Amino acid sequence: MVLWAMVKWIFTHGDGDGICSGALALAANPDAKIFFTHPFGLLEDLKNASAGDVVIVCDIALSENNVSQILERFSDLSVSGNLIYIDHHPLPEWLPVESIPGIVIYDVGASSSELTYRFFESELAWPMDRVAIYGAIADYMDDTPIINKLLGGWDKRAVYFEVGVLVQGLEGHKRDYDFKRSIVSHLSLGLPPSLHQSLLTSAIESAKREEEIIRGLKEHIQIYGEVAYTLDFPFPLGKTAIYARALAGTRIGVAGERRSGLIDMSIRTCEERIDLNRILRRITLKLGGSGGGHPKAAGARIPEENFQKFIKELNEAALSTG
Ligand SMILES: [Mn+2]
Repeated sequence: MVLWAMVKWIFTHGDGDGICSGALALAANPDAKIFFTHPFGLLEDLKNASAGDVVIVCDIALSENNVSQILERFSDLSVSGNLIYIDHHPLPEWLPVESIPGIVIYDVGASSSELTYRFFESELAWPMDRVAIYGAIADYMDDTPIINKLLGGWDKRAVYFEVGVLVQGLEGHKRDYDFKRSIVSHLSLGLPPSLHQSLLTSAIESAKREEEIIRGLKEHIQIYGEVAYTLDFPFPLGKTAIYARALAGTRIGVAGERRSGLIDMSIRTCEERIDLNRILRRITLKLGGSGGGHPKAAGARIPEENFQKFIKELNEAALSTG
């Protein structure tokens, strides 16, 4: 008989919801390895796992440009071992959820943390429900029946403080995976974010910096029709996109940064009628990139030379949806 060491993997996103999902999955699988990834890196990162492994993927959207290869990989992993896919991002429109191989926990109406909590609930003891609440608030998806019920066990104000520490503390640590891993294991032990000293220190620094930024950002914003955008502004993309839109008074905010010939972007809107996920999946593909996410908060990556075309297309889409 051949014995080999089966490895448990948790592939998760590096944002607040992803970190809380990872912490919940880790609390239920303390021997698992945590690996941070994103929609564009998942395929490559899954190569770390071998046949027979248990692979848990949390909070990673399936992106239009590599979804078929990812599904093939999911299929291989679920035949030889276990593949658990937990997510809440809209799927490519042609892809029915039933066609994703493996154990699939999918719901666009809840955070990935809530879904992870629900899946591993029987293996999670108090106070781990609080981590589901943290992740849900971090992703603005706390108004669900389950999260509201879980909140009944806590003082909302104390929980919001902890989420503030987590979200603000993560700012500026985008690719600092060791720092993020230390937070995942901290949370997986049931400890609150404010007891993680370097996270707390980082949160206070971020709060100070955010205050300076919102007072100085205005002169860095470019406006094209209903799109306000910034390029290489040294502040987290998601927040920059929110403030750019708000300060310019446009329908859409974009914050981009150059990375080896590509522009990585966060895109935000508050308009009910605009579905950024739909728009981005359509326009990025023909500009040689990829994109998608949630209706009001999404991301994209396109070749640098197509950035102006991208902004133009985004403006047209914003105008045509009301
Ligand atoms: Mn999420």
